[in-house]
Amino acid sequence: MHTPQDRFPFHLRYLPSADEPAHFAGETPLAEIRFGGEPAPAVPGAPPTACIAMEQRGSAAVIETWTSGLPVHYGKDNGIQYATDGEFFVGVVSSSCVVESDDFEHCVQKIYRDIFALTAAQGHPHLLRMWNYFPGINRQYRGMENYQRFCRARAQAFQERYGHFNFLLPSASAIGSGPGPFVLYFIASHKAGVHRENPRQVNAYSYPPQYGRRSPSFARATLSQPHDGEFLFISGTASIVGHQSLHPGDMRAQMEETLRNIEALVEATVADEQTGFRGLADIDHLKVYLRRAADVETARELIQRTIGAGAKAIYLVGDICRRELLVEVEAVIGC
Ligand code: 3EB
Repeated sequence: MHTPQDRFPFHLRYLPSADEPAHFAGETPLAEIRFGGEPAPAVPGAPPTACIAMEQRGSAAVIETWTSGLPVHYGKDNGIQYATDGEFFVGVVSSSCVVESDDFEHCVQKIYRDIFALTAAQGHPHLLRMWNYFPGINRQYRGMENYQRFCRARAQAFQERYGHFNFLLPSASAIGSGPGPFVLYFIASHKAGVHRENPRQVNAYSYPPQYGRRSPSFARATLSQPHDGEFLFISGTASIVGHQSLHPGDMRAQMEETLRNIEALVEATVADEQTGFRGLADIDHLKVYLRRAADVETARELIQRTIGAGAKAIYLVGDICRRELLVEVEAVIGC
């Protein structure tokens, strides 16, 4: 039998941000992601960091901290701050590219191409999980919504990399922040993950064109199984069944539909793969994105009832990429 200490030492910690981060004994940070507040000054030899312009609600502010129990090496290349413990490779990009400018799509493509080149050169070519945050996601620029411009640029970059092999796409989130930089962070590895889809949902990369000229390039979840460990990265998940948004204007119903989607995704993964986790109750960490700050108590109540009080959750005020959606939930099992 494994005790938790025997498991692969890769952790996600939600650490209080009031003081100096209270680092865990025996663990080294791979990345520190702050939400709201002031960006931390760049310090040489410090872990990759970014600050996302998004308010935290419902608890004292925390720093999303990815850590390793193994020796960690830090570096920087082409604006990508990175850290690796040999098993996982974590990168953070905080870019000044302006969403509402003609350069935005080129900027997104360049960031993705640079990530592909760096992760390949470093021996961690397999992308497992990506997070994208940028301001004005639902606004229009020259007749096209910024989220659709982002999707077009990302799809172009992934197509250059993988051709039409969409099953290679990693899990992801893409959320609208307040005014601030374009922030992208990611986890890659030398070992490929297993990308999973949701039986209740059309694969995002196969959405029909009514949602945008190029479909969103992501998998619903990615299972990573390093030696003596297993991690399930669950993408941003919303009240979408098939390819349609359900329950416009009804926060409670959207949250229930979202949790049913996550449940179906985890259950399909458990049925098809060799996993130690069994279901929703095994979720360790969540991030809940709320279009309206006032919905935090509804979200918290349904998460506690469905997943249990043990799961740690961050509630963030941000814009979901479809205007009619009020909530999106991402999760991690195993960290
Ligand atoms: C959806 O299911 C909701 O564009 O990377 C969720 C997760 C969503 C990731 C992305 C979008 C993305 O289509 C939106």
